[in-house]
Amino acid sequence: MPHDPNSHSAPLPPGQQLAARGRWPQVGEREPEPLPEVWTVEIAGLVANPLTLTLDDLRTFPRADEAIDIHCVTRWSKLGLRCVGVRLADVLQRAAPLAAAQFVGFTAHSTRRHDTSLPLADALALGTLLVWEVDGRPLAVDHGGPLRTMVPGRYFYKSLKWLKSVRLLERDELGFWEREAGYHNTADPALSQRYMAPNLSRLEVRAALKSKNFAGRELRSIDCRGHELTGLDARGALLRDADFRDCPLAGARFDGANLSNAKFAGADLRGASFAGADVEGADFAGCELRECDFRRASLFGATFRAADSGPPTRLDRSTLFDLATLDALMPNELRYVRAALEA
Ligand SMILES: Nc1nc2c(c(=O)[nH]1)N[C@H]1C(S)=C(S)[C@@H](COP(=O)(O)O)O[C@H]1N2
Ligand SMILES: [Mo]
Repeated sequence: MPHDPNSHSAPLPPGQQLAARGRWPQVGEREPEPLPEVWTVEIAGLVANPLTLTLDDLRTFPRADEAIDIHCVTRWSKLGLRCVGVRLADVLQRAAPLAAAQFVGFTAHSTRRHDTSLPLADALALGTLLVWEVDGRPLAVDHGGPLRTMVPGRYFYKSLKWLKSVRLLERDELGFWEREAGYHNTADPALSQRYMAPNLSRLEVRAALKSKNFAGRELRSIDCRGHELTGLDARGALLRDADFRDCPLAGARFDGANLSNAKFAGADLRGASFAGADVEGADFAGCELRECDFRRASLFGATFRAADSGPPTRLDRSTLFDLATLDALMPNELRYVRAALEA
């Protein structure tokens, strides 16, 4: 099926934005461990017939050629990547899974033994592919070449670069991002399953809000909506997915904090510092951002544009950005921020 990514009719999942045309961000590990001379993939675990397959072996399976949409948890999407490879289902069939196999674990050729997993039934039903060619070119090493998995219908962290082994398991083994970063283990973009449920008690949340001291703490997904947090100290805190909408936060310090996907819409952040913070996917629409410091911040997928109906985002030359980091913004965001800084 010929495919023009810009005429794709499927709506984007909630909270996702299209990456700039022709641009495919690189996320996670930069490169594999030194590549083996002959690339092999092991099919092991609960199978009757364990296999070690070279890339040439894989090419003897029926060829799969499909348009796949990818959705990164940090909110960029690309639609209709033309992926050539083989179906996981076809490869597993030859390995003869045992009845006890309930999960499938994927491990990478990577120095940190990067891995991820899926329920076996989901991996098959979603049409997981082992891919070596994208949009007519051999898959680049940056993107997991010579061989990666592509799992349609799951956030992209379920798609493993530099595939080394596929193991069938009776019990699930949490993958790298799921363990280390609290990423949701189901990861359905249609349901915005980005992070595991927070494990904070209401008492802990109340005490933290009262102290206005989050420095160095792990307060993932904390709900601060509307709370008076002027001068908050949140340096180095882990605040992924935190909700700061409509908070008075003037002068707050978020230096070096992890704020990916945090919500700030409508907050008063005058003079706040985000120096060196990770604000990937964070939402600053309608915020007061004058005199804010975003230098050395990681801005991938962050939103600054005010909603048409909502209050304007206050952003001007007193708001500090490193020009180089602005490149990480989506094109329409970049235009918005540039215009505000130059006004
Ligand atoms: N081996 C390996 N695979 C990985 C990762 C990683 O760090 N190492 N990161 C995951 C994440 S979070 C994403 S969004 C995609 C990024 O793939 P890309 O760099 O080709 O865009 O790979 C996934 N697979
Ligand atoms: Mo990701």
